[in-house]
Amino acid sequence: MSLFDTLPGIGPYEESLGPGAMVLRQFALATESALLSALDGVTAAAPFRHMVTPGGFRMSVAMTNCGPLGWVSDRTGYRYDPCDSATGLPWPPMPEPFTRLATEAAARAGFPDYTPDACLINCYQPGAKLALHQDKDEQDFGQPIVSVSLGLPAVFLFGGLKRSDKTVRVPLTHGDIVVWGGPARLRYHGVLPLKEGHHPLLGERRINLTFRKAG
Ligand code: MD3
Ligand code: FE
Repeated sequence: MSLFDTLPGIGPYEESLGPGAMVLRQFALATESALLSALDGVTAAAPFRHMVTPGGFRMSVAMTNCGPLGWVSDRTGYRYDPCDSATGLPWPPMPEPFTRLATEAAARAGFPDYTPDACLINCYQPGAKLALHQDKDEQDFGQPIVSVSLGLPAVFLFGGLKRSDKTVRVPLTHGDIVVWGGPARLRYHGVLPLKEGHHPLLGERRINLTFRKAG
């Protein structure tokens, strides 16, 4: 027992990114093998695909989902959908190690009653990026978002509540988790183009698990 065990947001592996946003460095490392085997099961049933934006652009990040709701984009817009249009079937169930990790991370960051119903899985290959955006397709902005980084490192851009606000760069590496809630929930964010590299478990890829309470 140390002083850090009693103070959320303070400690050698925890960093505050400002009110409502906390990085839990290496929090996912202890369960990486369970996460990666569960990930293989999900992507066998619902393979990664490049979605199209409402404007008609192919996203550089490949995506899939698990859990009761999946985030999708097509020419008609962005939405949460219970089914995968590629198969017509429900998205694969959220694997238990995913749900447990997201719930534990949220609790550690001060959100004790978190039950995600959506997990968007993003796959980045070198050059893939995510432009600055807000996550606002969910019903209840009182619920946090938990993001788990696996594989190659990335630079995360963290902005403010306006697109034009200045951004800070946050390096995220294998096993890092970020919890975004409260006053940070609607801050703009993005991911810089992924650099080339090789990760011993994931190869030339970065995988991000984004847990949300969408419905
Ligand atoms: C900051 N994905 O899929 S979630 C996304 O690395 C997305 O692939 C990121 O942004 C990725 O929409 C990781 C990071 C995130 C999510 C919600 C936020 C950051 C946030 C809400 C407010 C502020
Ligand atoms: Fe986002």
